[in-house]
Amino acid sequence: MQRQKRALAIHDISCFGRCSLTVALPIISAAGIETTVMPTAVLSTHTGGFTGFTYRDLTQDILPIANHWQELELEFDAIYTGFLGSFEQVDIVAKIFDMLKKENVLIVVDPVMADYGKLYSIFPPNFPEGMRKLCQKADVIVPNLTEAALLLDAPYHDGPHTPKEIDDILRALASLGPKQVVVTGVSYDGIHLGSASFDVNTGEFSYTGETRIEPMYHGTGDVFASALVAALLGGRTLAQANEIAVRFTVASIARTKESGTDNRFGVNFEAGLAGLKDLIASLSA
Ligand code: PXL
Repeated sequence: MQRQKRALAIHDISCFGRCSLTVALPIISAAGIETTVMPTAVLSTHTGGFTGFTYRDLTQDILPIANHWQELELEFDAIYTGFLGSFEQVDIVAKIFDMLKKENVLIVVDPVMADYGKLYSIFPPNFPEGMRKLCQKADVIVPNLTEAALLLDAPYHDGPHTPKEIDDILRALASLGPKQVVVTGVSYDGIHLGSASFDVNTGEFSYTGETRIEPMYHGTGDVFASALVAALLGGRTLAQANEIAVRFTVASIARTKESGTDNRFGVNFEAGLAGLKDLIASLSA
């Protein structure tokens, strides 16, 4: 039996709405990976389309939790960060990377902060600078196109894009430091939607897209990035992990569309969990 891998997921808990930790924990666990959690904040719901949500900032708890783990000499195969609860948490999470980063720890940063050309209103205007610093410390980053533009301080347009535009964005993001870059929400023809990847180590570019399903569903970025982390820890290449994550996410969206669920309530990824290990294994390394 292979040694079981252990991931650390650093995100908020949105109690309702299927995003962040309530998505990362089941998806990564379903792939057979032990998943430790670091909650950055607790909200009654995510912030997309809901009003009146509660918000408890856990900034003060993060370092004491990490210090305790250090005393226990806990080690992780991957650290995967997403939605951070405050600007201050950027430096704290960077410190955690330094504390817990041993050889062969994969640092995956999803710089959750924006969508559809706009920074989320709960974040201050300098938040992208903080996320850029965190991305510079990462091995893998998973921005959407809006987040990519903010990280690069470049103009945003919502597409369709040319392959050259996307390749240039991927290369520019890689020049920030991460050796593997994935950009989500990419369409080359306005009909298909998917994500593009670039692996600096192999020079390989990839794209997987499927027919776009309307409307947009909340939490899909977290479903995608969680499946990507699971596939990378399963030994898949970046291009394979990208394909697996697109397939897993689009199947979740299709089920949700079919059942007519409110698009704020997240997607039905649960029905895909039992097949995730097989999906990851079906693309051989
Ligand atoms: O899905 C990203 C996400 C995570 N956590 C919270 C959010 C969002 C996106 O809006 O609001 C609290």
